[in-house]
Amino acid sequence: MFTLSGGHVFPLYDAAVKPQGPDTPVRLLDVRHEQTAVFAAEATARLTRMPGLAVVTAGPGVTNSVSAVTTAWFNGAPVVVLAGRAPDYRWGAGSLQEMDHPPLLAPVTKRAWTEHLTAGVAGSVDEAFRLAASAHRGPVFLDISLEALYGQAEADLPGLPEGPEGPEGRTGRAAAPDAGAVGQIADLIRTARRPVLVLGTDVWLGGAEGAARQAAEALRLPVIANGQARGVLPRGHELLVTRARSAALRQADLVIVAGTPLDFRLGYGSFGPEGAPARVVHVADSPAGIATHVPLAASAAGDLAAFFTALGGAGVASGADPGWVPGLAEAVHAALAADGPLLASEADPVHPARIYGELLKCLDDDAVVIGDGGDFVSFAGKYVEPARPGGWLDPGPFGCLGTGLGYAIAARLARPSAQVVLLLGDGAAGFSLMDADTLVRHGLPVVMVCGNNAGWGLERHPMRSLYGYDVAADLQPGCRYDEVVRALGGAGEIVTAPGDIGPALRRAFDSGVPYLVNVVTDPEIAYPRSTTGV
Ligand SMILES: Cc1ncc(C[n+]2csc(CCOP(=O)(O)OP(=O)(O)O)c2C)c(N)n1
Repeated sequence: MFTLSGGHVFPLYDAAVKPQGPDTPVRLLDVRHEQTAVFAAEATARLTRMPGLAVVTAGPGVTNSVSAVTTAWFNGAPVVVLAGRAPDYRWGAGSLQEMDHPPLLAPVTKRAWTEHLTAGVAGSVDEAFRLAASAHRGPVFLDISLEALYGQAEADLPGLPEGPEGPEGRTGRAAAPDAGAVGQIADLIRTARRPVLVLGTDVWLGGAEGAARQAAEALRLPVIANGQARGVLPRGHELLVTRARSAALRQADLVIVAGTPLDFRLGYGSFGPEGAPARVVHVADSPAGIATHVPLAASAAGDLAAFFTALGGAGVASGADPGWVPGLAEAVHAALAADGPLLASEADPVHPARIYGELLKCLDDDAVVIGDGGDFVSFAGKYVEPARPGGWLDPGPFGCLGTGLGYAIAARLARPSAQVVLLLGDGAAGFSLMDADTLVRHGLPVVMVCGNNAGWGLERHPMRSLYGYDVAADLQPGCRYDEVVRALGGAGEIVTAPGDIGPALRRAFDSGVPYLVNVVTDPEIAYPRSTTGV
């Protein structure tokens, strides 16, 4: 239970620490801002593929959590937010923090409602978890009026969901997609000369990573991986062409997108050469997830593992140009070779790419890598190619800064033996760095790396290119974010020379405490970006 205290929710704490009957205690993880609690619940859900739980107090506890709930909504993450609520018996008289929360949360949750009766609490909480975990997953909000939560009543406890834990069970499988739709997609693959498969976060969240890999290999489909699907094909796999994504999507005649929306990250679903648009196939875990803004050659909705198992087993002979996969593989090799000089850059001030050149040497295959920031995190997306799926956490299409410490807290708990690395822009750091205190209080070692370019880089450079100047984009040069973490009881250091980055990172990994490596980077470097998101 990720939480920040308030009298409206004390009974939930009491139940967590003093479980009744067969219940086991629930670990309380108390944080410094409600957004951190909900971001942590969201990251728990995204890493464990089980629902994450946040408990917030009435009024400001709820309003503070809205950006994080919205992030979970955009990411299809199964999160349950339980909130306190002013008492019904005084409703309208102006008691402390009296506010009707569900209308505020309704647009960004699968359901938002109030439980008014003590006897109804168990059933409502159970309903919230079931709903959050069923495809298409997402956040669910339930507030409980004060007298209902503090009251006593006899109630039947609903039975536990059936099936094993994890993606096969409690996250709620959708029905298998229609066999005719799968057959239609198989036919499109059979006749395509330059097919591409794009895999997104729901492939991981739906437990479809193994089936997706097998299908890609059986059909010899080049793969571009997004979000938490990064790593479904490990780095170095001959079919993994994420680093040649522009060339692949520009030349493709068939693009199959599974488990992610056809949004700005994918050119709104418009692919292929000028004048010869690619046929587009969209596959989602529920019918509502299928794009309606793009003409589709085919679509399939339902369980993604079942989809890929059916597709991989369909015995489709690839009709692709013999040179298609090798050509893309060559483009990938060329891109990787071109990275070399920047990853080893001796530039002073430090080029942000050099940080990744050093970090890549330290990362284990099961590392969880979290990005919270602008340009600094875009560099990470380019250079960090995961070896396994599910270990990459970016904020997703809502693009909310401030996810960092919440995601890191959750990652440390969900993957106790793995490295957890949090990449923070100096701007992003300001949103959640106080929760380094939470890492310290709960004994959660995380390596934080701040790309400190003295400003909001991803706003500074676009504003300059639009207006010729920039305002409201500067932060303190060389600001000691490492000292902030030290003051809170962790450790850290500042680095200004490229040759000092590697040793500092190794000290951080070896320290066993929350540790922030504050790397002062060149404010003039902009990430070379081709999309604006609008
Ligand atoms: C909550 C929130 N506020 C504002 C933005 C707009 N925004 C996007 S990127 C960015 C700059 C991020 O700066 P920093 O974290 O320092 O990373 P840098 O781009 O400098 O590497 C801003 C302000 C946002 N995405 N989210």
